[in-house]
Amino acid sequence: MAFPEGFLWGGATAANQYEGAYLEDGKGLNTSDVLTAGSHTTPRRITWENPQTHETGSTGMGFGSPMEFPEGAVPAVIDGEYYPSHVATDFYHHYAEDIALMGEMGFKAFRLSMNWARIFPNGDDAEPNEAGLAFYDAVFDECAKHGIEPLVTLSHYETPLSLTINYGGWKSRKLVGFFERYAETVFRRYRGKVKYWLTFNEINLMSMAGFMAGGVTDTSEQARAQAAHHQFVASSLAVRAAHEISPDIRVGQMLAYQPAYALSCDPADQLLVQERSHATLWYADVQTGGAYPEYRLLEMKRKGIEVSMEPGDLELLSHYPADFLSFSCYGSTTLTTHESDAGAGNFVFGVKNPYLKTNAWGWATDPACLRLALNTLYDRYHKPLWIVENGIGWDDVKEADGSVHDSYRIDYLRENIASMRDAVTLDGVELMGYTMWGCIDLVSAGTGEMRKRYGFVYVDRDDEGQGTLARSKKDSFLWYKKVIASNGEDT
Ligand code: BGP
Repeated sequence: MAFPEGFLWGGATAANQYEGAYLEDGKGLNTSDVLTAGSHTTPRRITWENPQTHETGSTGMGFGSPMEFPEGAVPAVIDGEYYPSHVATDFYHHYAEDIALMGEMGFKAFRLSMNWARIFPNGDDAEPNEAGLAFYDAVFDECAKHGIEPLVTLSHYETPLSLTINYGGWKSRKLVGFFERYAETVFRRYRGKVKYWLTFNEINLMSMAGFMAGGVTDTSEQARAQAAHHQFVASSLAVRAAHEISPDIRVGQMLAYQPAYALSCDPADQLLVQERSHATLWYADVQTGGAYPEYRLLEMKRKGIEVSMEPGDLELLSHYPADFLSFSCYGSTTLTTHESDAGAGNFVFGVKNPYLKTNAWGWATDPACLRLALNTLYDRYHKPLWIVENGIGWDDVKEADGSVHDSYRIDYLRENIASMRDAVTLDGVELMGYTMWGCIDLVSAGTGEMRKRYGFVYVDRDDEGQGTLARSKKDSFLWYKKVIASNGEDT
């Protein structure tokens, strides 16, 4: 038997990309609710309004499309714009049907995020919104019916927007307390229903896109380092609270991890790989390893970054690190000092690797990198790992009879699962589970598009917001069912 018994096969989603119902039942706005749609060539934008003059406009959200708000402007939903998160693929009204489909595939785990602004509409409210809590009760009850273990991300690009407007997002220490209250509220409420939690999705995105990662509109490195520190402290407080509330709860870190290769054997390229790896791994060194690594402290010193800390912060980080390390990995990146690597305006940078195929969005398919990622992370932290995102975005074609022949997705997943199997059986990596990204079609985070689909289930919705939202099974649906039924043997 390759994969351990109880291996958590399943799929992953995020509220802002999947739930819709953006103002229903008392939900407040979150940062994703003010992001427009883009494409693989046009970046998404943040819309703003000046509350005094009522002037409106938009700005970039990082990643080479600079974020600049005019004096007095705040992020806001403005008339006449299309926001993909507002309806998304409407999990809010389809949850029973969707979870039944997951159950039919045999899912053991379903990763979803909780929309913080559904529970605390402004983020700093004294009391939670009961309707929001009740929605997730219904979702978790449905999961239980199908024997599916929820894995819940507390914050997946969903900082309540008023925390950005009133406090500057995670740059402010205040958010630590608001998050702790939120985490404690949901840990207590769902005790016995939810065992696995993640704090911040892709926490290292703070280095590239502070608005998405933490509702931060200040683009300075100083602000983002401070925001990251606040998230680390908040994570440790969540771990502490969870363990006090129930010894069964496990709270993990979530890291975006993309193994990097040097394009050439020029040592300068190799050093660049190390530099970029450090830029990612220091986040896990702190949150999972429990301490700021020396190379990061020196880097901050060189750059004149001074993170303000409260007494006891460093002890807290070392006493309450994450229980496990989860990560997203879609492919690798290839680096060189000899060419510019600005990327395609998405989450991916690097140059073309001549040995790898890419999808329409320039993401390189590289099954071997999953084994490399698992080994690197396990060697470094010796903590259980969980691949919580992997998959391939594709502009799927739905045939007249409703079928979708996504053999490219099956091929991608088959090879990735084989690589993951090698890491477990040949290298001894302790792996808890695998949740394929976007198991039911949802909105792309990077581009805001619908056409960049990942799912086993097709959702009838297009980039103009048209479609019935009806669900239909792709060919990969039955294939994945077979994979799960055989615990990864029959691919
Ligand atoms: C990760 C995010 C997800 C998801 C995925 C795919 O970075 O955690 O939210 O969207 O990438 O990216 P995209 O949607 O841009 O294709």
